[in-house]
Amino acid sequence: MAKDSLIKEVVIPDIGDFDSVEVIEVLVDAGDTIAAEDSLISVESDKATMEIPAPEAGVVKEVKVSVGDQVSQGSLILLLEPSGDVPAEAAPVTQESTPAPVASKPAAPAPQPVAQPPHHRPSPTAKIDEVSFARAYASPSVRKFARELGVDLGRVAGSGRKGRVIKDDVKAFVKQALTQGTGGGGLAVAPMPDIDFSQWGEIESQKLSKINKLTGKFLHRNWVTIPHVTQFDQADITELDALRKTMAAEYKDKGIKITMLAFLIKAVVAGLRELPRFNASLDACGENLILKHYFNIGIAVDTPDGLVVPVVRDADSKSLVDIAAELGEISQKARDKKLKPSDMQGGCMTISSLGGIGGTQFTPIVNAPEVAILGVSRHKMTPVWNGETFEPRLMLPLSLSYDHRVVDGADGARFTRFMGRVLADANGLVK
Ligand code: CAO
Repeated sequence: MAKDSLIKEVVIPDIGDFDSVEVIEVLVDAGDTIAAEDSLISVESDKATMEIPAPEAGVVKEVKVSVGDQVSQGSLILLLEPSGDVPAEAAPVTQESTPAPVASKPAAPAPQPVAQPPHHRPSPTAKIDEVSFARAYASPSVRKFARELGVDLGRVAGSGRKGRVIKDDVKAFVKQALTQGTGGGGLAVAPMPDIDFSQWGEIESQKLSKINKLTGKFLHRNWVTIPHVTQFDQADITELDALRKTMAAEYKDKGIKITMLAFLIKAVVAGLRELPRFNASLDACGENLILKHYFNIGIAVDTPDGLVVPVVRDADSKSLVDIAAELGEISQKARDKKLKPSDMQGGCMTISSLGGIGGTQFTPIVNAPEVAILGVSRHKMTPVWNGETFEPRLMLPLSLSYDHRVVDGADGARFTRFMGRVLADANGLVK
């Protein structure tokens, strides 16, 4: 028989009540050798996440679905060349792709929902908090993987959709733990003592919001793993502010608020073009720098539930007015809790503006995997020496934090100096 005739189509089995579910993770690639019951893809409905297991062992010839696809019972997942190693209980949710009929169709292995009750059996490492492990948002295969490595899933920050913990997060966690634990160079941080504060006075306990907890995890990771440097500078925005006010009056009736932030976004795009190492990310193994040729700028937005960072996409191809209009929409969406995960992904560099509130300078934390973040404080009319006399100039404080593994100090200073030049020539930022 020709080899092709052995290729089988693996399709979505009966997944219960769900008509159409979204593929949120593809766990295999063409060429992978898989065992029966290995997870192939994760799908998610609004109620549950499930993994679709392999009906039999073999080699994946071609994957037919991508993340974001909607699938239902019978949808083609992949083409499999079976190794012939079919366990008795395994289910051929495969169909012969060539005319040969399917011999038999035992019941499909049931997809496993992710939400599992807490296991209170002794943990393999004695360090796993079973309750937080059970609560962690992760698929069964990631749970199994974490168990095998003795990783407490509750402590792993998820980088998947909706903060889901994926296999790479577990690997990164282990890598970090190993780095910290070797050669005596680890952080060896003493655990925070569990203190009863009520012994000193009246207290109340407030639950942290979901955003608080998630942001806290990421900020902590970024703070301890990224060697930060913050470069302080000032930009003369006297002319920019005059132009902004003129434009603000012009666009007021159109319902568009021309803010300083819109100018800053355009200036950051110019900075990323001038110094491309700022528009980069280190890859997970730390061996390569991924340089990006797109310009998506994140904006830190303060909401009652905590900090979120929506992204203005392709800011290089939008006018200042378009960006100002979009900023109005996204900050409103953020405060109305209507941002989708995709609205907050794919950023190249973030701007955190506290100018509307006050302060002179601060040290923002890099929003990894980005390598720099621009903090902006309140502008101030300042006497500036022009060589002959003091002139009143409106000065904007800039605080640029960057990942020193990627950006050198000289480039840090070049970036803020460049920002100073482009912000001083605001007309160039309007188009
Ligand atoms: N200096 C002085 N005044 C400033 C200013 C600056 N740098 N930036 C803005 N302002 C003024 C504006 O002129 C405006 O005044 P009026 O109401 O009189 O017009 C006011 O502050 C509000 O500014 P805005 O509407 O332009 O809003 P914004 O662009 O400053 O900020 C947003 C928008 C979403 C960034 C902000 O609301 C926010 O959430 N900031 C907090 C971000 C944060 O928490 N960062 C910390 C992250 S930790 O790294």
